[in-house]
Amino acid sequence: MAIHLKPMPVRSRALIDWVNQSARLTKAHKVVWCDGSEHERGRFTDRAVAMDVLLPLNQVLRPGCYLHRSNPNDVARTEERTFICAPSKDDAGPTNNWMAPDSAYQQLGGWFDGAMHNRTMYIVPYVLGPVGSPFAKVGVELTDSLYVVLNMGIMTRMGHAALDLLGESDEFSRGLHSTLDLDPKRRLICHFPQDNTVWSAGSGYGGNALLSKKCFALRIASHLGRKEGWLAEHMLILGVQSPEGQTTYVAAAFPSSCGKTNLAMLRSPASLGGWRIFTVGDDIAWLRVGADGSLWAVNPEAGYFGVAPGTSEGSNPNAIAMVQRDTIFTNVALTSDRDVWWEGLGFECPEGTVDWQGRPWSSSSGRPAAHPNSRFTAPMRNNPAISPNAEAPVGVPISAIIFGGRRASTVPLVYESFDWPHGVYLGATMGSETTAAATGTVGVVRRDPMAMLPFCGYNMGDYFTHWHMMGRKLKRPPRVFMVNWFRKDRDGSFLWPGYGENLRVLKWIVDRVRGRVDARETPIGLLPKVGDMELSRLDIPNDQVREALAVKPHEWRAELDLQEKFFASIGETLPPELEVQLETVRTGIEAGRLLFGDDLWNLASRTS
Ligand code: GTP
Ligand code: SPV
Ligand code: MN
Repeated sequence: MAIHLKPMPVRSRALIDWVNQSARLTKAHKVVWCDGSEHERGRFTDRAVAMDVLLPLNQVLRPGCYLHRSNPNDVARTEERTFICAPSKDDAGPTNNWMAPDSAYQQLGGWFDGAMHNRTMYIVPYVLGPVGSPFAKVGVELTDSLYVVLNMGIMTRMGHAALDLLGESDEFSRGLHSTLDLDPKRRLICHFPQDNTVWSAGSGYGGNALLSKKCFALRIASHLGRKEGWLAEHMLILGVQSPEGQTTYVAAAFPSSCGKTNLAMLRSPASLGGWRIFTVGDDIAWLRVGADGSLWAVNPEAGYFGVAPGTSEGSNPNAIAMVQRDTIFTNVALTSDRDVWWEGLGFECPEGTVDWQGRPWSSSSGRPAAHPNSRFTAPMRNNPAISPNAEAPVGVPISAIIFGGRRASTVPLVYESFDWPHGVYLGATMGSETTAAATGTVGVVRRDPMAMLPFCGYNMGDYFTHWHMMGRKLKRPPRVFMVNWFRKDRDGSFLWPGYGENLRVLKWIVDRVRGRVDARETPIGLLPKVGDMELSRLDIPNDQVREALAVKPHEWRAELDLQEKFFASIGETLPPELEVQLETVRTGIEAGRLLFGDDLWNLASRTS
């Protein structure tokens, strides 16, 4: 029988029973309840260092910072090994992998049997959402990974707070996680929405293992949101403050590794000094209709698990300041003075640096020093741009929703939808090039509706219907926009400088929301008039901005064909409304082509 170290009162019978049952299944050598205190964190960190799970970084340069190197076969989410184990395949829908619940429990149960016989099982109770918020939910993760425990301590409100909130209730998300032996053949991430349960085996990395994040706050929560009438989305939340001091809140859904953390923490370039961005969240938003008929959002998380490569003093100075202390780095390079380095940090790699696997590295090695999906885990309180409302129990009212993918062509820098149903269509048809955040080929355009393709815990067609229903409940729906920071010219260079300069696009969005500018109507949506965008002291010619904003019918013909194919793949749960939207755009594009040739720049009105 396992030894239970229980430093605090646990009043939920259901929690105690489930812990005992899981300890019996895994034959855990020892069971440790995590209280979430600083003292405990210190002990766990020392233990992780002793076990080589963490390498201490230079404590003068980076106090409280550590490096973790994951197994080279375990460096990103594995979508092909992620399953929604709902009672029927139709509940999971055509975009999810499905396994029957019984066989998933059986297969994983076999793997978990005895998996912790010589390991400690940590019990990690956590709260998602600000404590005291009506949005807040309790989860508990049982894990044999100290790295997971230490990350959960940053990413969530862990320990006492969760047990207090839970009280005697049996209502909490149950996550059982074991790294097993990190054999990719014994790696599965299985979700049982009907049981509020996730079983994850064989991986220690990010979204596969920090079960609070993609597994609960998105896949399980999206299922709960559908039942209870709210939304769990892969969205950042930020406040844009105008020079007059007026703040407008927006939520933005970009696929993994497509710029959420960067936009959420944006520091104004000197040329736009009067404007400021405040971060509420960088990855996940829970959204509800408030009594006032607006959409209100909270960030369920308490920290950021951000992409390291590309983060520099120039691109994201707030992130650079944030990771100066209390940060766990995963799979970045290590310099000879025990500091971190990655591609795009903004300066040459110092001599004597070893790569993310600890091998000697130089710029002629022909491989990256940091893994392309290397990450930092940092507490949100370290973010210099944190919003004063980041912990507001009611959340913040959302005036605009922004969708955005990584598209080398076709999709303009920014445009606005005509109304909510058209906005749902924009989100539903979003495409994006795949990135290193998931295993598999990088750079292939795939449909990623609302940036939720890998994270929607139920049938995608039903999800679209849920978005339509939410719109009907909103008396003051947010405006919906599409952005694309990643459009390229013929030579393959980005047309738009991105990063801090994206504030210029946010400013146009705020101006639209506040009714300060009008727009050009095109078949795909409402585009900015170049004169309405703040382009002063921008380092690129206006023609390049026009190119970034162009609507090219031949590109849209191909795009609409891809959208149609995607809709066909959804099958009968697809709301017919979406097909009507698509046909309206197609008619407009074809008519515009006849009238104006291949450049719709001058197209004045929407043809339908
Ligand atoms: P996840 O944490 O995986 O959900 O990613 P994310 O959406 O938060 O993306 P993040 O902000 O971490 O950016 C991912 C990559 O895109 C980084 O390498 C950034 O440097 C790069 N990136 C972010 N914003 C821009 C931009 O405006 N332009 C360009 N060209 N690259 C950008
Ligand atoms: C993503 O892939 O969207 C992430 C990183 O935010 S992970 O936690 O691995 O899901
Ligand atoms: Mn993400």
